[in-house]
Amino acid sequence: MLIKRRSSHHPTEQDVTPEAVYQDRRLILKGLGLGAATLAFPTQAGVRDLFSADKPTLGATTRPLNIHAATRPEGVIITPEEKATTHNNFYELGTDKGDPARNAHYLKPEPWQLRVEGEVAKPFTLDVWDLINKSTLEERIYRLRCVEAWSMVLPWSGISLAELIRRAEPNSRAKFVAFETLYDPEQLPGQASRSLGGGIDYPYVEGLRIDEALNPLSFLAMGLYGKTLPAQNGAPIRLVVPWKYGFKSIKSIVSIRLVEERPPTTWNLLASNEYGFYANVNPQVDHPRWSQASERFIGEGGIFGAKRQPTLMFNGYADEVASLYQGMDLRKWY
Ligand SMILES: Nc1nc2c(c(=O)[nH]1)N[C@H]1C(S)=C(S)[C@@H](COP(=O)(O)O)O[C@H]1N2
Ligand SMILES: [Mo]
Repeated sequence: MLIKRRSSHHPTEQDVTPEAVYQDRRLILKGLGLGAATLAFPTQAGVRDLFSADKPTLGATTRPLNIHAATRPEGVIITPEEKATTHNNFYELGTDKGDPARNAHYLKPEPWQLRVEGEVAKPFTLDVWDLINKSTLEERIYRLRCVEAWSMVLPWSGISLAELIRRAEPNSRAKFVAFETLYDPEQLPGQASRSLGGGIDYPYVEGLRIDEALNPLSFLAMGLYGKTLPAQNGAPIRLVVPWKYGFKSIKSIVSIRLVEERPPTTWNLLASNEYGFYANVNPQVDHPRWSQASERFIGEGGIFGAKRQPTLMFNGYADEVASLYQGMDLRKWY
């Protein structure tokens, strides 16, 4: 099996997460009638061609950005770049942690247009590279907490989501924001079939309440480690919502739509009892099949030695965002 190849450079979920946890998201797929053989990926000839065992293209397509660098916070370990770019969840490029880096070359992020539309006075189409080339992007160092109970600390560069939304002048019916990833099975081969892409109906979609989207922490990243985004991290533009589980931070976005009703979201569609719309990081509300009280931090120490640390309420951003959820039962609205 070509794409199941493993090496120390391509840590897999087993390396950072207890077996019970990494198996979990895949178990959902079994519930959908996708058997283990299908999950193992390349069983059909055509499929094997799509995800051939090409070499990783790490760094090959990234270039330095103009940024206002963030001050490195004292005592905080930033996840090494090599780990952040080889341990990824981007099911459109394969469901193993090392697949997105290996398959990164399929995605052609340049040129790229992003629409901002829906319940707005001034819809527009953004030429993402024009923005990247003409701006000095802001750098922010954020924690990332995956629902699978591993975490990283990453230096993103980009702009606040609110800045882009406000430019479109949302009207009074704009209550939610819906995001969509590119749909193009040639560039994102996991979209070519349900089994190849982990049982997800593509395009990948996400959403936020308008007040969440306008919170100053909500960020549109166009860079990582001071360079343009590698494909595996969601080139050329992706959402970063640091107080929510990683799956809310949708990659390679082509549309941001202001809408009146709560939009459907990918993991919630797949298993609504396990993945809610809100998906706020909460150590007190466990996933039905594993604890969310702690996480393995992927830092300098090597994936195998990843250190377990307590998970913080709202991933440590409670001061900034707890007020958004005042009066809400966070067990119900998980
Ligand atoms: N389109 C798309 N966006 C996605 C995903 C995905 O599979 N497809 N995975 C999500 C999950 S589960 C996580 S944890 C983060 C991982 O981001 P990173 O690989 O840059 O660390 O991306 C999120 N965004
Ligand atoms: Mo995740």
